[in-house]
Amino acid sequence: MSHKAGFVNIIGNPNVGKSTLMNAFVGERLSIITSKAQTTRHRILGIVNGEDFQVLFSDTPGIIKPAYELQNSMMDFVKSAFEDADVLVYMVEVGEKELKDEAFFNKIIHSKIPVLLLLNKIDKSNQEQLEEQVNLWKEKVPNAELYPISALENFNVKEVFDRILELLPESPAYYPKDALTDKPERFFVNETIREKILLHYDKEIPYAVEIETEEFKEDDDIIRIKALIMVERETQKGIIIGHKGSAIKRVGIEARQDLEKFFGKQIHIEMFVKVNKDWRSNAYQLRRFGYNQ
Ligand code: GDP
Ligand code: K
Ligand code: MG
Repeated sequence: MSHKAGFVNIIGNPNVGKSTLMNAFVGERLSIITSKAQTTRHRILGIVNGEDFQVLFSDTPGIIKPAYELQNSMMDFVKSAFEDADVLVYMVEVGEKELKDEAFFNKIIHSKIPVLLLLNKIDKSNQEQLEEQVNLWKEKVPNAELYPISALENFNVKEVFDRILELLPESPAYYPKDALTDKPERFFVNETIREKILLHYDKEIPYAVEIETEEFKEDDDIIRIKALIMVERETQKGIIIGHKGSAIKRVGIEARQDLEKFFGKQIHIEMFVKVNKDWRSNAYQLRRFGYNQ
């Protein structure tokens, strides 16, 4: 029996719906989703297995102009996604006009590998607007096959998936057939906590935060987690904790609920807040947190 496998890498501007799409393909909440830019900091692999195929989706950070070392690493993840792709998925959203990075855009329009251009969030547009957008993007990226979709409402996602299967090369599987991702369990704990921080804290706080799960002890029916919330300054520590600990308590409760669903077990979670001065600009700290490649 012939077998297909390959890398399908999803790239685009911040907030267009890349993580929502990957989760829709995989059927699991692997990537965290919020309405804030820079929610996704890593390249996250989501694997879809079938009897005669294995699709390796990569969700990547939105393309931005790096302002500090962490963002440089984030853009390195995007660069790597251009290098090993068998199919490129370039996602834009309705109403979006310009790509923010010319170099990346040139790579897309001169790509030698197949490009699927997904015009996302069509649930937010009317027919006239949609037609205008389709024409605009066909002109901008003539080498791409264009699909209007709604990742959120799962509209046209199946059609895109079927097309991807057609485009994939013949290849044996890269990962075991029961694998869902390449990331360890602790990664998903870190990300779930970070999602709650993105949701509940304003301005600079979420961007100054990194999570490190120090302990992940799995028993038959319970997982015990100890997680460290790192901030850059003492004032941020106070904000994270909140009045009498109320703010951090809410993060803990919501993270626990999500993690119980994700792992299918009872979760016990303890969190600590620590100042790690200017970790975002510190190459050594970034390596420690998995941002080098
Ligand atoms: P990313 O930054 O490209 O990974 O985008 P996310 O997947 O994090 O989504 C950013 C925001 O857009 C979130 O609030 C999503 O719920 C929302 N979103 C994603 N896809 C759609 C869609 O098809 N329609 C609508 N209306 N919203 C969407
Ligand atoms: K986002
Ligand atoms: Mg994302």
